[in-house]
Amino acid sequence: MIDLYYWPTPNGWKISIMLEECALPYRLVPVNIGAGEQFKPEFLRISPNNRMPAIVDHAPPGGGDAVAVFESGAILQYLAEKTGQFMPSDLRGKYEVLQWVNWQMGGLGPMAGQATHFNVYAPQFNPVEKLTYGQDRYTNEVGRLLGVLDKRLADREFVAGAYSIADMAIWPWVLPYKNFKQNLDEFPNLRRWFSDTMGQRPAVRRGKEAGAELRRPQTVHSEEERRILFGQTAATVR
Ligand SMILES: N[C@@H](CCC(=O)N[C@@H](CS)C(=O)NCC(=O)O)C(=O)O
Repeated sequence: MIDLYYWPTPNGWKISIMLEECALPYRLVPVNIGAGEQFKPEFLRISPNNRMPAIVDHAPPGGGDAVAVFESGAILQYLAEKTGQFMPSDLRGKYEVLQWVNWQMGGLGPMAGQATHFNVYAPQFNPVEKLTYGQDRYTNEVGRLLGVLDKRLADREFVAGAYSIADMAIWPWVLPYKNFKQNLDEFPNLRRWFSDTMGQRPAVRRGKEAGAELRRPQTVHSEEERRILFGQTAATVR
């Protein structure tokens, strides 16, 4: 059994989708990030960066003690290696997949996260003139990244060879495209992959629905949630 420490957000969906695709039994352990549950000592022992998702695999390959993994890219790779699915084992195929997983982890995810912050959350508590540089900077960068993806998908069905953890890492971060002010009609190859190739997969749909009941549809945070999510400094983690 795998415990998935989880909240229904793009980084969480990557893992629920992978677990659904692999048909691995898992138990959702909610980590309500708006309520500060990511700072509970028992969670920090598994995920010292106070971020979800994280997993604990109670039946790791080769046996022995349970294995805990944080960072969604590392979790996807762990599950791919555990199951022998969705990542080739040959050198070239494996690194074709891993470079796109890392493209998502270091590029699309952080940039889309900041674009969402500046376009959706920050305007609720900052004067608009303080925001335009950040809005333009991150919105343009997400646009550039989606352009790269669109070009990549011009002559292939999936991002890296066969269906893989690269597709599962990227799809949840295209899903909130309206938050980062993008129009998918400008990216026809990406739209095809997003809506048809990926969007119609039953396991992708199930993964996206995992724990949906935990979270109210929300773009406005309370003052307390804002303090917890947007007020973190070095002092928070000392
Ligand atoms: N690079 C991390 C990012 C994870 C992340 O940012 N998770 C957010 C939710 S999507 C979180 O746990 N936020 C809690 C917080 O900001 O304290 C990963 O891919 O796992």
